[in-house]
Amino acid sequence: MKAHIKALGGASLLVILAATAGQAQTLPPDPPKFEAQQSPSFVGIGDILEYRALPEYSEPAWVAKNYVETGKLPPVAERLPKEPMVYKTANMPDGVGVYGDTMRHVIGGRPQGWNFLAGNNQGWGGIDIGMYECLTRTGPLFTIKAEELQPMPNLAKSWEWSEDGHQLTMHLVEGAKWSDGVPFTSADVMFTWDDNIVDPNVTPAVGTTEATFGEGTKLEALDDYTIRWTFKEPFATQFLYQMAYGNFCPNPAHILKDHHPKYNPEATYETYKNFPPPDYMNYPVLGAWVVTGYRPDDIVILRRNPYYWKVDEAGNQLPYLDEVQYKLSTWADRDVQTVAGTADFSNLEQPENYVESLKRAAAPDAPVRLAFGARTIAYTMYPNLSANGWGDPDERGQAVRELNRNADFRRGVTRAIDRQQLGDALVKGPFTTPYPGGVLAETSFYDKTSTAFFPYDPEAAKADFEKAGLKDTDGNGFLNFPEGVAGGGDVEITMLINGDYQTDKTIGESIVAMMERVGIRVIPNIVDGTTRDSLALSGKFDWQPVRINYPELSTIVQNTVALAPTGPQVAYGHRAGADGSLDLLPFEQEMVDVVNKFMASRDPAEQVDLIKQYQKLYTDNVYAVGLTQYPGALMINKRFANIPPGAPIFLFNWAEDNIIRERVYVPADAQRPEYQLQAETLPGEPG
Ligand code: BQZ
Repeated sequence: MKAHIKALGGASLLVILAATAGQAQTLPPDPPKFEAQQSPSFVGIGDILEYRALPEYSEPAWVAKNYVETGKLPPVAERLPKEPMVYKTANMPDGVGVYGDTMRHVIGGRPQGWNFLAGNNQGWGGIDIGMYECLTRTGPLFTIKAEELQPMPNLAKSWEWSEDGHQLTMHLVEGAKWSDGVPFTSADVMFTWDDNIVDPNVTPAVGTTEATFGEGTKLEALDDYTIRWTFKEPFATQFLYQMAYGNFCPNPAHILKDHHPKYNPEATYETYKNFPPPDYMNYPVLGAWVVTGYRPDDIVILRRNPYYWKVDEAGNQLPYLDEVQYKLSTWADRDVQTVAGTADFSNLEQPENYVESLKRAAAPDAPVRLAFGARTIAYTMYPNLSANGWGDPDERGQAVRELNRNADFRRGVTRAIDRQQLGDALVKGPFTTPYPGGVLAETSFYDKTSTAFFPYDPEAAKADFEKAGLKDTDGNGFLNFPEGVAGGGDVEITMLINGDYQTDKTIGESIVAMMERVGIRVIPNIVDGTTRDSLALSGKFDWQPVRINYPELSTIVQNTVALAPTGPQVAYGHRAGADGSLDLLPFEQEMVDVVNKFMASRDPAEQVDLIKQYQKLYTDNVYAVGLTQYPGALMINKRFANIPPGAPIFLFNWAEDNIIRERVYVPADAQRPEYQLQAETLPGEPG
C-alpha cells in the first residue's frame, strides 16, 4: 500500500485515502477562470485620509446664501470639527469634485424605522451605510496593501494599546456634530454600548451582541472624546474590525434616550425599537445625508448633512452630492433601472440578470458602467444545529435538529446536492463554481488542500441517510423518522428562503428537487427579507440557504467571531436556547478553539495555519452545506466620478461603503439638476 500511495500525486492520494475511509470526499474543483475586470491600486490608509485643520473651508453657494447669510446656520468652519477628516486628492481617481446632483438608488427592502441600533432596518441597499457612521471603517480596505491592513479610522480618529495589550484607548474626532448641530461625544458611544449592544433586550439590526466584541470586554469613557476598551485577550486587534459598519455605529443619545425603557418608565423595548418611525424626518445622523422625505412603498429622499465632519484637501465640506434617493421597489428592479439609466447604482448579484445586464451595458450608448469583481458572492445552506431549544422547535423540528447534528445525515445532504446543476440553473457560463463551504476560494486565506469536497453522489447520499437511521417505512418514496420519533412520519425539513431575491428562490427550488431525489421532503418557507432575518436570528428554521452577507468567509479578519459559535448569539446555524447554553458538537468546539486562537494570535504564519485547521474542520464535518460561489458586478451610471477602480460589490462590506460615496461627484457638464427632488434645501428640525 505504501509504495502504491507514493506513486500517486497529492490530489489522487486524497481521493484514495478518503475512499478507503468511506468518505469519498475529494478536493474541490478549480473554479473556471474568471478575471475581475478591474483591479484596485493598493495604497496605505494614510494615502487616503488624515485628520487636520485646514486654513479655510467652503460649502455649496446655495447653502452659504440661503442658510448662513440668513443666520439659519453658523459659518461652515463652525460646523466642522477642530480637525475634520481630510480625503487626500492623490487618492481620488478624478480629483477634487464639484457640488450638485444626486445618486438615485433602488432598494428591495422597506424602512421599518430609523433605530438601526435597536433592530429596525431601513431597507438595506446602502441607506443605513450612508446614514450611520461607525467608530472604524472597513469597506474601502479592498484598496489597502496587505502589509498595512487594519481598520480605517473614522469616528475614532486614532487609538493606542496599553503595554500589556489588554487596554485600547481610542480618541474620537473632536467637535463633530450630529446633523441637527448637537455635539457628538463619548456619551453617544456609551449609550450605544451600555443601552443597546450590552443590553440583552436590544438586538441591533445585524445581530450585534456583547460577544461580538469578545466575552468579558469592557468599555468606559475617560472624557468627552476619549474611550477605553478592556479586552480579556491582549492586543485583540480583531475587534477593531467589529467596530465598523453594522456593529458599532453610534446613534444620537439626545434623541433615543427618552424612548429607552431604562430612562423612561412609559417606554417598552418594543416601543423603543420602533422609535423613530419611518415618517419621522431629519433624524439626526453623523452620515453624509439626512432623511428629509419618505413616501411608503415609493421613495426615501436624503439631503446633505450641513454638519458632516469630512472635507477634501481644498477645504470643501463633503459630500459633493446634494441628494441621495432610494426608490422603494425590488432588488431585481434595481438591476433593470440601473441598466436602463433611470437609477444610478446596483450590485449585480442575482445571476439570472447577468446576461441581459451584460448585453445592455455593452451598448456604446449604455448609460451604465459595469465591472465584474472577484467571486465574493456565495450561498451556504446552514442546518440548525441547536438541540437545546433555540427557536422553540416542536417534536418534528426537534427531531430534524437531531438529524442535522448527525454527521452521516449532513454528509448525505451535501452529497445530494448537484452544485454544478444548481449553478447552471442560475446562469450558464464561467460565473458560478461549486462551493464546498467555509473559506471562499480565491481569497487570501483559502487553502484548497484543507478543503474537503463531497461530489454529487445521490446513491452515496441514500446510504448515508440509512446510516443515520432513516428508512422509507411506509413506501411512499420519502424517508421516515425512526419508530417513536415524531410519530415515525416522513422526515419533513422546513427551509427558510428570502423571498426578496429570485436567486434565493431558484436555489431553494433546486434544493427541494435534489432532496426529493434522495427521499427527503423539504418544505420552503418563503418570506420577505426582514421576516427572514428575524426568523433566522431567532432560530425558527431547520435549514436556511442564505447569501453570505458577512465578510468573515472571504476576509477572515472582519466579523471573525462569526466563523464558529464562539458565543451564545453569534453563529448563523447554532445559537443558545433560553438557558443561554450552547450544545456544541465536538468538532464545533474544535472550530471555536481554533477561531479563538486565531483572534489571539499576532503571528501571520500561525494565523494561516489556524485557518487551514478551521477549513478542514468545517468542510470535513459539513458544518454547513456550501452551494455556489460567483462574482458580482458593480453597475454605476457613467456620469459619476471618483469611483475607485476594482471596487468589489462585497468584500469587507458592500460597495455602497467601498466606493466612499461622500467623495463621489458629477462633473458640472454632466450634472442633471432635474433629478433632484428637494433642490437647494437642507434637513430641518428632527420630528
Ligand atoms: C447590498 C446591501 C447593502 C442584509 C441586504 C439584504 C438583507 C440582508 C443584506 C446588497 C442588500 C443588497 O443586501 O442585496 O446588494 O446593496 O443590501 O446593505 O439582502 O435582506 O439582511 O444583510 O446586506
